[in-house]
Amino acid sequence: LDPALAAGKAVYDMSCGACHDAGMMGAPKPGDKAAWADRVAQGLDVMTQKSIDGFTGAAGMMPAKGGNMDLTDEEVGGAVAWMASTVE
Ligand code: HEB
Repeated sequence: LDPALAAGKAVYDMSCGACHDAGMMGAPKPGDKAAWADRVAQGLDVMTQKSIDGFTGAAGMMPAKGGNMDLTDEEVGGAVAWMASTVE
């Protein structure tokens, strides 16, 4: 795994997996191509900004930075990049 993606996965495991691993409350699971297709189509920058700010979509509520406000924007971006890499 590319080192940047590995760092993103570490952030994911710590702060995102609690919801996204199990698809809790509509959270798209890593590797679920159907759940990610329209999301990835927005582009990484849009997905990252929405993950930093938080948003409510058709599936449910994504909290700002997954509720971990200690994460930097770059760390959130790395986690999003790893998630997107699972459906490439
Ligand atoms: Fe989340 C969604 C990321 C955490 C829940 N997310 C999402 C997305 C992304 C993410 C990228 C997609 C977006 C779009 O579509 O644009 N997350 C993430 C990250 C993290 C997280 C990176 C760590 C920081 N989440 C989380 C948590 C939770 C969640 C913790 C729970 C609480 N999400 C979610 C949901 C969703 C999401 C529910 C879906 C929403 C809608 O509706 O769409």
